[in-house]
Amino acid sequence: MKRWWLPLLWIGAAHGAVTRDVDLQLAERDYQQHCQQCHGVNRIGGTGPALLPQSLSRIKPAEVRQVIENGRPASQMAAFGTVLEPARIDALALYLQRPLAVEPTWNEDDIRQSHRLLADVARLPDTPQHKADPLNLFVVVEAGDHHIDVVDGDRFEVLARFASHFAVHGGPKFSPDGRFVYLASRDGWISLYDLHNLKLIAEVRAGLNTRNLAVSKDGRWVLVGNYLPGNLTVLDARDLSLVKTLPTVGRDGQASRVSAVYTAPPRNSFIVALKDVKEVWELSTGPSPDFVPRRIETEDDLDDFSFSPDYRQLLATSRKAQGGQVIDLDSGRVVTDIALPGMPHLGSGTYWKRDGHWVFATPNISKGLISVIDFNTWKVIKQIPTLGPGFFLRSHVNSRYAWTDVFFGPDNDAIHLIDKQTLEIAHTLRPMPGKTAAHVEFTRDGRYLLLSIWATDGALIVYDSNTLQEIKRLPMNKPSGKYNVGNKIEFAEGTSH
Ligand code: DHE
Repeated sequence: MKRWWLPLLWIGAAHGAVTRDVDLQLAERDYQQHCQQCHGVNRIGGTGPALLPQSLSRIKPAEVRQVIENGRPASQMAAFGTVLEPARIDALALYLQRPLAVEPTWNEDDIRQSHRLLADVARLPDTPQHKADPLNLFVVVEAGDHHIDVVDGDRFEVLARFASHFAVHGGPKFSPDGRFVYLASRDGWISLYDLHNLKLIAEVRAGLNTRNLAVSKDGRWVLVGNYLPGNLTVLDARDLSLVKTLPTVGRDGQASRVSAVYTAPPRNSFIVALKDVKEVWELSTGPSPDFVPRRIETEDDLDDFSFSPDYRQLLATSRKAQGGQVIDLDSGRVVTDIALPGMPHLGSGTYWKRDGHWVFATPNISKGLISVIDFNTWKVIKQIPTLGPGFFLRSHVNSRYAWTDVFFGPDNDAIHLIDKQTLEIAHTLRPMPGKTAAHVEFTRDGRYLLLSIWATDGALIVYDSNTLQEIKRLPMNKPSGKYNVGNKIEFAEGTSH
């Protein structure tokens, strides 16, 4: 917060409050002259990323300024430190954080016009054109320089690497046979990539600021959830052509952003979390779906959520419940509230069997603890203290441990291994001291796992999941999430869905 005000104060002190508007007008002209060619007339993005407040909210203002001044290495972003005086860079950085006078639109015509077919699938071989096991491939997001790696999950070698759109976020999703992967960038670009032929097939911009995507159980439809505009975009999974958009408006007429979309395979449906209205939507994906939502009214705004293993209940964070709230998806009723301290990150939670019962464990992004909940009684059976708040939690049916990070704070280089039966921390690893370690994904058989060292000079580290020995280290630029094809298409226990 303090840093946000620094440029304001600086400009205010140097030029007085009245001239601040003048600086912003000048900044707008500087934008048109130096930036709009790549970042778009309305800052909605072009060859460069969108520069809207929604797009920049996760980047510190000081970093925005720094990028304008020094450019971004290994990208087309040039340095403007020698072109613009420091005060004009300050003003430009401030201008970019301001909302546009008129909120930008992105309608069905815009979506259609953005659609690009890059290869003709009908002419490509339908068997893998590489020697790796297609169901044991990993798709790795290299966030540092916006690339995707396809990694052979037996030899731990990079088979292919390609540039992604700016800031791919959330889990890529796969076609049911594992041949195709779908990626969503925060700027709304959806990409379709063929893992048999290691080729990009199609791209489309489904929104201006996107949360994530889901692929239907039968692999026919892709659903994209957007913040800007607040809506859902349905795409044909074969080529990403537009099927329709659905404005997300509550029963009371209030427009809402979409927090996230998920596939619920046993229900043959998509589940949609809405950010600004007290509703959860279910869209059937059975034969000839009409994509008319079934509205489940909720007692609170529900944002981050997870499902029970049979997808009959959803477990969501709720301010009202001061923790989590369990909702039965058939009746739409609240089953129970679960008091959980801090900010549980339920979407990153995972479940496993303990003494024959399903338990669910969730990390917490504001407190150093993992909460473990019994799925039968919905009671918290253990709060496991950790070295600091964490983001992700992962396991595999063949792993004795659930692996979780300490994403925030001085111990962010630590990884805890929680014994799934005793619910105690059995080991704490520091794979690269001083560098953030986070997010693991297991091979299909659970014998090995890949862990990210989340740094510019980071790495993907391969561990033997039983001996905990390091097997290999692949240097990478801020690898974030990684996803095993087999685990993902089987919706395997221990991984994210
Ligand atoms: Fe994520 C998944 C929401 C910030 C990295 N994140 C998700 C999903 C949601 C979500 C709803 C599930 C989507 C899916 O799998 O389809 N994330 C949010 C937020 O609301 C939050 C807190 C703030 C925001 O502005 O979006 C947020 N997320 C982050 C980050 O800062 C992270 C660490 C870095 C980044 O890339 O932005 C981050 N989120 C991830 C990753 C996943 C993810 C790596 C996939 C996890 C998985 O294993 O499936």
